[in-house]
Amino acid sequence: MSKQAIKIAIALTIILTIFITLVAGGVLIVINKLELAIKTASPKIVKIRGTDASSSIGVKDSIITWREEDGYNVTHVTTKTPPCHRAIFNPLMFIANKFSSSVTMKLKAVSLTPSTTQLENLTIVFEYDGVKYPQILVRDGSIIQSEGASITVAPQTMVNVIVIVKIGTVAFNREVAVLKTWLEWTLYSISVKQKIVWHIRTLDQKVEYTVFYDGFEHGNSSWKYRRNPLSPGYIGLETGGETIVRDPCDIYPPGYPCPQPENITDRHTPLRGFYQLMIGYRDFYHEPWAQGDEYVWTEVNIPSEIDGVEVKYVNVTVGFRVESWDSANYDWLDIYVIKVGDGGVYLIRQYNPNPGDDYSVFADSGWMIVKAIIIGLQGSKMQLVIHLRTHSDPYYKTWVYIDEVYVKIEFACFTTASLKKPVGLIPLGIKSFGNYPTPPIRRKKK
Ligand SMILES: [Ca+2]
Ligand SMILES: [Ca+2]
Repeated sequence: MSKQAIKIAIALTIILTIFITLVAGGVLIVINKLELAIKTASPKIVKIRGTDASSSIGVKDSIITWREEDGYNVTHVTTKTPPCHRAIFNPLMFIANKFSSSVTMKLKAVSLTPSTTQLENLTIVFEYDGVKYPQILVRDGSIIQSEGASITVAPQTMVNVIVIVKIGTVAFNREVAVLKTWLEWTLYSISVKQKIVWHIRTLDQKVEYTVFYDGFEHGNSSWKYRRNPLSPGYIGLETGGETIVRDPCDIYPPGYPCPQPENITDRHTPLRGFYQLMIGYRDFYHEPWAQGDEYVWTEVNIPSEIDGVEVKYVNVTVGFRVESWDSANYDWLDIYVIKVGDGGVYLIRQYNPNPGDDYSVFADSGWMIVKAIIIGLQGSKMQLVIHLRTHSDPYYKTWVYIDEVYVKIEFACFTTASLKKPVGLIPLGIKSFGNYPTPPIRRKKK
């Protein structure tokens, strides 16, 4: 063969090799017919969307696509999870061996960009025949395990691809990092690489999941109550409307200031809908002589995770309205949450629209909404307690309306804004209902 002919033959070989490589999606040099057959066969290692690739309530999602890039059939996997929450996809994807022979396979990391510490955890695990084989581990932006053990996959069986993601404090709808990997599989000693690119993103937007809601439109069966046994106040549902409420001066002893005014018109429109909860002494002539503790509470089970995403922040929201001729040192409202068997947290404490000792002039708080983001409740039972305390004399009526009660799981970060700062559970000193200090002796106002 002439030198020219050799050059042409070499050139043809190179062109053919490049061509076959492009067609096969592999990278090794083709050396025989069997290898050519394996690499140019219609895909026999197939990626299929997993049974846990998304959440029905939207707390996580993933997208799997394929496209041709530089001659390679590249799989792109996008995960979407809430920031500040650990999320598990189990499995996100199946890798099926459609050959009629066993194939060995493993995943190998190539690069992570950017190597941001906001990617606190990315774990890719192959599960086959009930055994888990961790493939790639990323912690705080560093690849600490770049490949897994090779596993042998029998013909016509599938590998479960389990993915765990934890993102730090990142805004919604952002790409946090991209991990490029090779899926390396071998059949008859012939190895092929398939590129899989993992796009780690935050959810498109904040997701809330309501575990409890009551607007009192359909009865109040989920609520329990305990009235002051000595002289119970009113606890029950109330519709909207107008009520003339009287607190006449002629029952007051000398020295006690008269209620101002003695009659008021209470326009008791619910915060929403037609019904609300009412607690207290609006329609009673007197308040009780004995100090009164009226309790209404409900219990809510808080899951530890929802669709594989951890539960961290519980948003408890309560609409309330207090009307009173009395003041905060004598008649007051508490709203608090107890983790059963543990501590609790106040949403509002010792509230009356008249502060301190400023009783006798009627005040109406109007509808107010109190909200707390509470940590530490996951996997437990919580009680939401509403407590109206009245002083041990019959003077200066107080009553309370409650509406639009929510317990929601928040899939977002709560770290900076002070209003949103999560409130931890602290001991309330409440061992049982009614264990309150004696209120002060009413001082006669000048
Ligand atoms: Ca309502
Ligand atoms: Ca009172």
